[in-house]
Amino acid sequence: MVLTTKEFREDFSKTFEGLYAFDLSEASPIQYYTALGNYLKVYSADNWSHTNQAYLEHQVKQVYYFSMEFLPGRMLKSNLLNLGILDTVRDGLREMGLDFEVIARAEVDPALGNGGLGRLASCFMDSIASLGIPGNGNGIRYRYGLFQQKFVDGYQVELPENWLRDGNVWEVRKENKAVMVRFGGQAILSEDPDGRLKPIYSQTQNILAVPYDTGMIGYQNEVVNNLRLWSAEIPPEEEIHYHTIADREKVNQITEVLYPDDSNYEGQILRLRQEYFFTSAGVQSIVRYYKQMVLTWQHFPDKVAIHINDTHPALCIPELMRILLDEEGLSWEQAWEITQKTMSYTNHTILQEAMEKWPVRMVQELVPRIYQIIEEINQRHIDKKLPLYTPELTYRTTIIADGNVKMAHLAIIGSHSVNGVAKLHTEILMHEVLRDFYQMYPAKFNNKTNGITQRRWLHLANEGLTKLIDNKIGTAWKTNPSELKLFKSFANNEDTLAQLAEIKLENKKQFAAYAEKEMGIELDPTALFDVQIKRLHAYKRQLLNALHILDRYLKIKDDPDLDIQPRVFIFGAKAAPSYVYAKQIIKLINTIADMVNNDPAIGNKIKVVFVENYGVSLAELIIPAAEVSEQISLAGKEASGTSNMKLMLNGALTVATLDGANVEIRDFVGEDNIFLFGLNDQEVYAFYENGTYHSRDIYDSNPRLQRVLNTFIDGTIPGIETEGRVIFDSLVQYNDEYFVLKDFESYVEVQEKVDQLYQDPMAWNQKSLLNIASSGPFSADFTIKRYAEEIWKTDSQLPAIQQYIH
Ligand code: OAK
Repeated sequence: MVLTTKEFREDFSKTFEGLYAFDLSEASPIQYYTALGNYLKVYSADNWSHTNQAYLEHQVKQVYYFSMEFLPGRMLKSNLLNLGILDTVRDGLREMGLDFEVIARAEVDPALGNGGLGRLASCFMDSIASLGIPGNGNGIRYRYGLFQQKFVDGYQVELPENWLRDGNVWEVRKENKAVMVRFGGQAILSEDPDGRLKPIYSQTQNILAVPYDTGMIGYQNEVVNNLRLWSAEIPPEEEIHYHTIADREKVNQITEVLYPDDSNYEGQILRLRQEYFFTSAGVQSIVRYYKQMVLTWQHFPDKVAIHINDTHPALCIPELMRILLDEEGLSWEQAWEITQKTMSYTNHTILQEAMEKWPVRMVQELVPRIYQIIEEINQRHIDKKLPLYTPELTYRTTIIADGNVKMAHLAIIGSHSVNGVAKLHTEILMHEVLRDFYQMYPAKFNNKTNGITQRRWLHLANEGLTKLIDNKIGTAWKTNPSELKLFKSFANNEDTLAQLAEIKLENKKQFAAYAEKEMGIELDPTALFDVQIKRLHAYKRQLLNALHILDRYLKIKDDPDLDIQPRVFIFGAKAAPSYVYAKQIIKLINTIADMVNNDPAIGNKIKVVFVENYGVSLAELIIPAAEVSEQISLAGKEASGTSNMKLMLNGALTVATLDGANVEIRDFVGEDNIFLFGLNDQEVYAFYENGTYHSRDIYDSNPRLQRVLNTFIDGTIPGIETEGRVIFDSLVQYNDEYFVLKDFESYVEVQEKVDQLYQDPMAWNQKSLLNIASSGPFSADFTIKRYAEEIWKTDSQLPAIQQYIH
């Protein structure tokens, strides 16, 4: 069935009138957008219900991706693209005199995640649906998303993100699927008539978990999967117990706000509440669904895979045990076998500060029965492993230690699969961070290098480049991204390279227009656009980037006539509100930006743009305009990175340490087409072991670097006395935890090579093209295929679903 613009206009007008009962010509963009969203929901409703029907009827195995964060970005365009009606709708709206781009921008970008982990979950949702894999997301419907970032005098200020203000057209509230989640009170074990121990609960607090479902539309394949986000409510029958506003608030609070911490753990009870809330609700609803199939419990892992996205949903493990033991009456052994076969876990960080551990007392008080089960898992683990390993090794792997429950240990012991997110990261997990577990369970460990959806990050974000690629190699790459490699055959085609350059320039102009309009900064679009976009974290080393900018600044100040490649340095980064040092770095970079951008001696030779409120939508504007991709974390610290993949896909050249997925980027694109610098992970580990790193020595012996660092404290950069001193001391006095000074020299050296290459546009464009053409392996479709085949054992169900349509 092909939709014509005429049909679209008629149906859209009807939807609009049904919703607003007034003439379409007087509406606001948000009203058009809402009507369009409603129209699309109806348009895709059959596919959604057919997909559900097919899954149930064929009793297929389904995966449930549990994640505390999803960062989907605006959904209008991607839904239209995936439904195959983007052009029709755009044309139809134009015929009605409406501007599609204005309407699309009226959608809020739901920031229900912090960064990499949440965005990955959403890329995965797109790929799972696009491959026809029966898969569901399971998470939290936060009332407030990640804070809105404003800069006031260069400082980050956080404002609440009320993303639901205008409603959310994509979601469907399903109170009929609500479940009850039990907190607190006591759980006393007592024998039932069959002699089994069962908990008797008293004084618990019962919270109603209400799901809101959003269709995850596959790419032109009629599949619509489900993303289920849970919201906490007072159960109607318990209203009577909630007398005060404060009591009621406590319930709403559970799903009120996303914790703004990225790769950082804070042991707040509300966070633990959130974790149990959405895992319990999710697991209960899975069990309820399974029971419709009338199968024995032994078959549960043949029908259900539960994936734990980092440790935040690790309570899935004791929760499934609880249901199988207490509610379904299985023996411990049966329940444990089913649980382990069902669960799999991805680790997303090796940073110690990100490792979740909950005080025993907190877990005991909040979820007493769950704690009992964790204790027994722990005890049985010890009993089983002590005869096989040394006591030291065994006790290093316990779940409960030093008064804490270690969530990673729970996740590893309770899962059949543990994966890292890039080759290097998985190696580090196996041989360093989790080596005890690797010794115990070598078969559990595997790598699944991250991926990104080329639909959002190329097709939608960079239409110019998409058209060029389509013209050169056809459109098959959209469903088989490995086809992108065909683009390599144009690496020596001057015409193609010139077109590529033109597209990049156009994208740069669009970003420049944004910078001018929103920030009042005028950019020269022919300058080199250098981009670092990611959370602000010391290990990601935005500071190294800042040192390089200052080094250039001083050079130009020394010699205002210096012939140097003009560069625009673009940053986008939020810092966790409690991460003081990261916020000081934001202030530093903003102050450098002010100083440099307004110095007539510098002119267009350097511009620094720190965009406010970086998120998915801004990434879609920045990435297509990028020429240099800054991936400069300390080697060994960045698990994978995914902006590195998006930037490569859009033709940026990578300046990188051998960290995370940068290693694989190097392997695919070749050493000649990437700018590598700095220590590698082995060298970093050697420094840790020998204790021979002394940053002060570098400061003392390198006058160029010394001069740069002194600008932090000698008044060169005005108005950063406090921040400048703290940052200076961290680097010089307190031994520079992330080896910024150590890597400075090779970083600036490689940046000079970047400048040199940029002088030869054809050579540059050729490398850019080779990067695009080598990025196919980073498609999330491939990553998901591997998860599905090797971990979840879920098959694509396209024929089963499509039989309902054709
Ligand atoms: C967030 C909270 C806790 C633990 C990890 C994270 C996180 O976002 N990690 C990031 O995950 C991305 C997706 O796997 C990786 O690309 C990043 O390297 C990693 O920092």
